[in-house]
This record gives sequence, structure tokens and C-alpha cells, in this order.
Amino acid sequence: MTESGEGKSSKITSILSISHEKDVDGVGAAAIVWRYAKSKGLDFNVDLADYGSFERVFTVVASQRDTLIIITDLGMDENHLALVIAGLEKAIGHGCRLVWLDHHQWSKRSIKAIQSLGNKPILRVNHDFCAAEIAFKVLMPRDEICAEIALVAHDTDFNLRELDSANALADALSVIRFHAITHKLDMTDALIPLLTSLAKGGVAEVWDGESKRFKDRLLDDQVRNYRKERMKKMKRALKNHCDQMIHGRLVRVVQIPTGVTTTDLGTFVADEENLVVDGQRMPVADLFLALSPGGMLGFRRGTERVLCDQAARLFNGGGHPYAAGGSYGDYEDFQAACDDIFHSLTENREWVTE
Ligand SMILES: [Mn+2]
Repeated sequence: MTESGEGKSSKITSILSISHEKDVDGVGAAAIVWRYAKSKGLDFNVDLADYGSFERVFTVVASQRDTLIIITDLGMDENHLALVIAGLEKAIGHGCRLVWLDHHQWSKRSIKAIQSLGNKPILRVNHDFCAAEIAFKVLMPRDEICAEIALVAHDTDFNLRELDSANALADALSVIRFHAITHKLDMTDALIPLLTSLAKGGVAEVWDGESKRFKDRLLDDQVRNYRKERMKKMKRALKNHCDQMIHGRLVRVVQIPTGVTTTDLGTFVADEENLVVDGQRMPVADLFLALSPGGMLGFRRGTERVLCDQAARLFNGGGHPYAAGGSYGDYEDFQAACDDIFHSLTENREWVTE
């Protein structure tokens, strides 16, 4: 037996795609991996996961044999690094190979741990692209369907919101995910129909660009209804906003309703047209915070006079200058929580750009 990577890779019979369940980027990346598997004539299995389910995912990984494991749109969960490495080591011992494509922040320790694995692992982390774009470039650079999936994923992941198809897919994903959460369904099972269509014929298989409707009538109705309800909920939430001028910047906190994502709310409050409360027009805030009932904080910005990632750092979080996340913790009184948040933002001015 030789230890050469080529010798082992020739035994590869299937692909296991592990991707982020939460957004178009993650699901799009999985669709690209699926098309790659088809192009190579390999069996395909998929596990759509989120942070918090690494223990389950890497237990499954540990039992794989002669499988190419392709992980996309997931960074390393530092708290579970040892568990992840142990699972991957076992799989690699069974003739598996690893390809990990991502665009999140990676610590040196985690990069080294992955690169030290056997069987020539491939780790590509690039912050300039979304995960679906990286998957497209690395795996299927000549496939037009994958190119379009990557384009749509980019539009949602960088919050450009320029493509109807991208907005529609993001909303469809929310509809499916909220339904699965409410009914305690397996997330991968719930997303398989959409993923299958994407992998089969790309965005055009799911969305009719002419009529601007989903080809699946039921899904189309659900998304329309979801958008209507969401608009109502966001208007109601905005009524209850808390505003404060801090370091010359307008900071606005809104309690995020269930069934609405931070991105939805962030997009809503960034448009002046939506900012009418009781007949009064409000300005777009420099810094916008969405506080969830569970105490999670989403940060978005209305101007470039603030840095979301620096603000999020004050709440055990991080992210990008234009979007970030953190955690405030449990609270009962929204107004009191806002005052407390404003206090933290007053104490520090790293988040203010000059
Ligand atoms: Mn992503």
C-alpha cells in the first residue's frame, strides 16, 4: 500500500456535501457541489447544517468511507475544533478526502489543524467572494448553471438585493426554514426539493423570470403570503423603535418579530419610504440594531459613518463593517435593554468613523 493521495482518491465513490442551511449561499453552494458530483458520476449525499450542529455533522463524517467530503459556507466552530478534527481524521483513515471552501473568518489554529490532516486536504478561504462563488470557481468553472447560482448567491450574501430571482430565492428559503422549524422537521429533508431543482436546472428550474413567479404554485403562494405578513410585522415593529443620538450618530433599535430575519428588517429600515410612523417621516439611522426576543443582536448600517463589526464587538460579536451580529442576552423590558445598549455604545467610540 502506498500513501500517495492519488492512489487513495481513485477509490472515491461518492461525495458528501456539508453546507450552510441558512441562506441562498449555503444552499447554492450545495447545488454546485451536486452538479460537480453528477459531472464526475459520483453518488451524492448532502447534510445542510448550521453552527450548533457540528457535533451531529462530524459524527456522521467520522463514519464515511471512500468519500469526497466537500464543506461549503461554514467556518470552523472553534468550540468544537477537536471534535471536527477527530471526525475528519477517522474519515480520512477510511480513504476519504476533504475539500473545505469558505469565506468566513478562520483562526490560524483552525487553518493549521485542517492543513495538517492526511490525504492532501484542500482548504480555500477567500473573503472577497461568497461560498457559492468559490465552489463555482474551484469545482465547476465552465458550467453556466453554476455561474448563475453563484451570481444569485452573491447578490444575497453581499446584500446587494439587485436580482428579483435572488430576493425570491431568499424568501423561499425563509418560508421553508420557518415551516421546518415550526413543525420540527429535519432541515435537510425540508430543503431537498428546492436543492434538487437548483442542482438539476439552476435558478431557471425554480423561478420564472418572465412572470416573476415560482414555478411551484404552492411555493409561490406561500412566498407572496409570507411577504405580505412580513411587511405588516415590520411596520408594527418599527412603531416600537428606540432612537438615540450617540457620538453624533443616529442609533435605532427595533425588536425583531418572529418570522422576520435581520436582513429583511435591515433592508426595510434602510429605505426612507418605509420610515413613516403615525404619519411622521423618520430619517434612516446611521446604525441599526435588530434585537431578537432571545437577546441576539443584528447590526446594519444606513450610512458609512459607522462600523457594524466594531459595534458588534461590544456585544461579544463581530462581522463586517456593513453587517454584523452579536448577543445582548436575556431581557424582559425592551426600553431598559435599549438604554443599556445605548450606554455600551456611548462608553466606546471605536464603531464611529471620522
Ligand atoms: Mn455565505
